[in-house]
Amino acid sequence: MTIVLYDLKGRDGLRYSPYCWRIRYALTHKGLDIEDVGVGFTEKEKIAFSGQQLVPVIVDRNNGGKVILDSWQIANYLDDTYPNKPLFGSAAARGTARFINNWVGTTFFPQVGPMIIADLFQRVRDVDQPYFRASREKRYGVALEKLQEGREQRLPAFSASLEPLRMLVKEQDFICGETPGYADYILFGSFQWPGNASDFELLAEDDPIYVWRQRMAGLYDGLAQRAKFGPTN
Ligand SMILES: N[C@@H](CCC(=O)N[C@@H](CS)C(=O)NCC(=O)O)C(=O)O
Repeated sequence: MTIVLYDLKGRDGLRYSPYCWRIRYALTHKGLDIEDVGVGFTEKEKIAFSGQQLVPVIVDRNNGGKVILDSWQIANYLDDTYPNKPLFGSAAARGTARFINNWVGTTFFPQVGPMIIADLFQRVRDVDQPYFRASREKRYGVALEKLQEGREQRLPAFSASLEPLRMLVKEQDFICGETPGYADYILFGSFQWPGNASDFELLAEDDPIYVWRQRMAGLYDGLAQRAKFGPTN
């Protein structure tokens, strides 16, 4: 019995959705089997059953085909339904993870998106590119290539905004302590977005966050590197 993961797919089945990576890690952490369904930007019919247009969506075949959407809701569902190997461990940890979820949404994504968006466009399937460009240029109000211009100059401010995280992973191996938990997957999944969508490096190699990212990339037999699912998925 498996859990079906509807995940955003790019060119050649490349996976770069930060929200879907969080859930891929959460499922793997729990030891649950994953059945992958890649969804291109213009393949909304594949997730029409969920009543909305965004991924991740999961279908839990172990639980009567229950459909759950939104990465935060999915992580909570998984921890409540499969209590072994907790993703949170306590109500306090869940609250802290929620804070990190919000912090990534309000601080990390608005800085990272404009630094990689034109690179990402190149890794969107040809058939999806017109939709991607139109929807993102409407959102940002400027051409994708313009958004990326001068990105090197934005790195110091980005680096400074990560200081609380840097201080933490200097002191301990994982955000959640000695072993990784959902807060690590939120942030690492988010780094998988620029990591797979672009070759632009956001961190210096001697940055403790870079070292933590490497540590995360080594988990689960290098799950992070298994990002290319091929053109059919
Ligand atoms: N709050 C949602 C956000 C989901 C989301 O924005 N998903 C993006 C992929 S990273 C998506 O499906 N985009 C499709 C589109 O823009 O058409 C979550 O946490 O799951």
